[in-house]
Amino acid sequence: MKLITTIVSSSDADNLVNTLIQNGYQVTKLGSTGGFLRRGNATILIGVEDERLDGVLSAIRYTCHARTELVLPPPLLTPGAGYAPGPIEVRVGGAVIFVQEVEHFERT
Ligand code: 2BA
Repeated sequence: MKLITTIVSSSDADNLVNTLIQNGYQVTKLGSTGGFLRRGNATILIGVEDERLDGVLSAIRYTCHARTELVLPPPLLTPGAGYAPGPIEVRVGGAVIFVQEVEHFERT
């Protein structure tokens, strides 16, 4: 069994959850915040049997598309207090996906 943890933009999260549910997957959506941009995003947990992993990855790739956006750098990366050198281009949207082996699963 695998545990998939995926971090997606808030705007794609409901669409992804709906797609997964419609295809019979069990899903938990958590509200989260990106450490770099400090924007709200969503962390979605999906536990699946190994043979269904590819179906989940396909659904994530299909619903979450990356794009670039110009943003002001967060204060921590700005040289000098309060000084902003100007916007930088970052990847937003898309999905960051972690797949882990599940040692034990139990529903009591
Ligand atoms: P954030 O940390 O807010 O990062 C948002 C986007 O900003 C990142 O997109 C990346 O394109 C850019 N970025 C992040 N750190 C940067 C830096 N030091 N310099 C320049 N650009 C930077 P993604 O890579 O797609 O990540 C989207 C969100 O996924 C992240 O939001 C974070 O919440 C999570 N994430 C990404 N990698 C992670 C990891 N290794 N562990 C835990 N969470 C991760």
